[in-house]
Amino acid sequence: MSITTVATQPYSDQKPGTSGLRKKVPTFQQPNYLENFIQSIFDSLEGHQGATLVVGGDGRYYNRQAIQVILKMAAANDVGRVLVGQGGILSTPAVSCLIRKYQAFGGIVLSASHNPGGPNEDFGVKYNVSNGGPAPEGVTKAIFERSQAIDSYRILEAEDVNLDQLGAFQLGNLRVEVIDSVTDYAALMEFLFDFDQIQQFLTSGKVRICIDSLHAVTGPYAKAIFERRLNAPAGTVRNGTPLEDFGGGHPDPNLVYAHDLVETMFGDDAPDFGAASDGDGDRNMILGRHFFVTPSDSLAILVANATRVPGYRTGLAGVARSMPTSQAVDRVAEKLGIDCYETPTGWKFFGNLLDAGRATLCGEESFGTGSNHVREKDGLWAILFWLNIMAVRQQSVAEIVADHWATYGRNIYSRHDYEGIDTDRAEALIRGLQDQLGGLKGQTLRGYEVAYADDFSYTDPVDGSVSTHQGIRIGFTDGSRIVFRLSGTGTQGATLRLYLERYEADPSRHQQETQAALADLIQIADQVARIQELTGRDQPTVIT
Ligand code: VG1
Ligand code: CO
Repeated sequence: MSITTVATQPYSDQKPGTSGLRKKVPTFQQPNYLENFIQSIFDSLEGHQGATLVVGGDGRYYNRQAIQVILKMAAANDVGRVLVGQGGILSTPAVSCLIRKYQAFGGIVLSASHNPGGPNEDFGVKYNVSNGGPAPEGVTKAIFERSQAIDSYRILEAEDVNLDQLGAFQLGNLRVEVIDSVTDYAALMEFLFDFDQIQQFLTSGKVRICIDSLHAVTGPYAKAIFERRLNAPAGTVRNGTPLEDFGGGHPDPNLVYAHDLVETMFGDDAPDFGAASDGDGDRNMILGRHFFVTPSDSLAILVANATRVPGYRTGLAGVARSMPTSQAVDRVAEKLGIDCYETPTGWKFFGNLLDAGRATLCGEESFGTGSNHVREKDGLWAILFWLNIMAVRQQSVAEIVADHWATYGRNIYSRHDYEGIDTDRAEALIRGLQDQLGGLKGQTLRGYEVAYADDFSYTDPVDGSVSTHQGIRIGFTDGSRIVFRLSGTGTQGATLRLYLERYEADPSRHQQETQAALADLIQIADQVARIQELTGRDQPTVIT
C-alpha cells in the first residue's frame, strides 16, 4: 500500500455554516471535493499525528463512500487510530461521547442532520474537537481558508475496508477499530438516569410510549435502550432502521415533518408519551397525549426538574440558551439563583461555557437540548430525561407543563420558517431591518412599545472571542420579542427564520392557542420587515 499525493484545485464554496459543511450529494461527488475539504481539516490541525480520531455518520446516502475516503486519507495523514461505528453509523451525540471517553484528538461527523438524504439530497461533514464539541469559529475559519489555497491532498492507495464487522485491523500505519455504535453511549445514559425507575414506569401498565426514529440514526440506539434495556414492548420504536434516504422523508422532529407520530399522538387512543429524533440524533421533539411541548419550554422544564434525576442531583452550575430560544429558562434560572447565558445559534457556542463549568444544561428552540455529559445536543438524552421526570413525578406531560406554567408563567412561543426563498431578497430583508434599527426604540407598534432593537453580537465570556451579526432582535417593554435571522444550514436558496415570543403570567390565559396569542407580533414582524412583499409568500413553509 502506498501513499499518493494528488494535485487538486480549490473549490470556492467550502465555508462551513452553523453546523459544518452542508451541500447536495452531487456537489460532494465532484472530483476531489470531499478530499479537498478533508485535507483542509488535516492541514488545519496541529498534533493529530499518532492520535485517535472518531469517525461516523447518520447513515445517509454517501456515508459509506465518504468514510472509505476519510479512512484512507487519515492513514496518509499520520493519524494513529480511528474508531469508526459499525456500518459507519454513529449519532452526533455518540461521536461526542466517544471522543471524550477515549480522549480522542477529534472526530469527523458525516451528517446533514434534519435535511433529507438520497442521491440528490443533502450530505454534510463536520469536524469536532477534543472536548467532543463542534469546532469553534476559529477552527472552521482556518479550515475554510486552507480550502481556498489547497493544491494537493494525500491518500493511501488501498482496497475499501469492511465497516460491517466489529474488530480492529491495520490500514497502512493506521489502526482502524470498528466498534459497536451503541454500547458506550447507552452506558453513559444509564449512568445519568435512573433506568430501574424508568423501567418500572414503562412496564407498570399505566403508560404507553412511542418513539419515532424517522428511519434515521437513532433507530439502533432507541431499540437497544427502550426495548431491550428498559423492556418497553417491541414496536415501541418505530421507523427504527436507518435508511439512506430516510424513507423519503425529512428526518426533522417537528409538527410538520414528524406527521405520522403527530397523528398518533393527537389521535384516538393516543399513547401517553411520544418523541422523535432527527437524522443525526441530536434533536428531539416531546409530545404528550394530545399535547406538544415547545423546545424552549422543554429546556426550562428539564432545568426546573434537574435535581430529580441522578446525573444532576447536586444541582446545576448554570444554564445557557441560544438567543432566539424563549426566555422561559431565564425565569427558572433566576429562581434557582444560577447564571443564564445567551449565545448565538449553534451548539459550538456552548462548548466554552460547558468546559469552564459555567453551564450544565443548554438548549435551543430548534428542538435541541443537552448538557455537560457530551458537547453536542442530544435527542435520546432529552427523551430519557423526560421519562425519568415523569417516572419520579408520576404525572403526564401535560400536567408537568401546566404546573410549570402555573409556577413561572408561560412564554408563548413560535418560529416561522420561510424556506427556499431567493437569497438576494432574503439579504435585502435583513439589510432593510438593519437600516431601521436606530429608529425603532421608543416606537409603539400595535400597542407594543419597543425597548431595544439591535443586531445580536456575542462576546464569549471564556475566551473573549466576538461573533457579530447573529440575528436582528426587537424587544418590547413587556418582555415580548421578535427575532429575525437567516439559516446557516440550508443548501438551497435562503431560509428566513422569524421567532416570536410573548410572556403571559395569568394562568387563566395559559391554554390559549399559540398563533392566535402571537397574532399582533406576527403582524408587527410583517410590517417592519415586509416579509410578504419581499419573500413573495403569504405564509411560512413551516411553523413550529
Ligand atoms: C439550525 C438551528 C440551530 C441548530 C442548527 C444545527 O441552524 O436553527 O439551532 O444548532 O440547525 O442543528 P440554522 O442556521 O439553519 O438556523 V442540527 O440538528 O442540523 O446539527
Ligand atoms: Co441534528
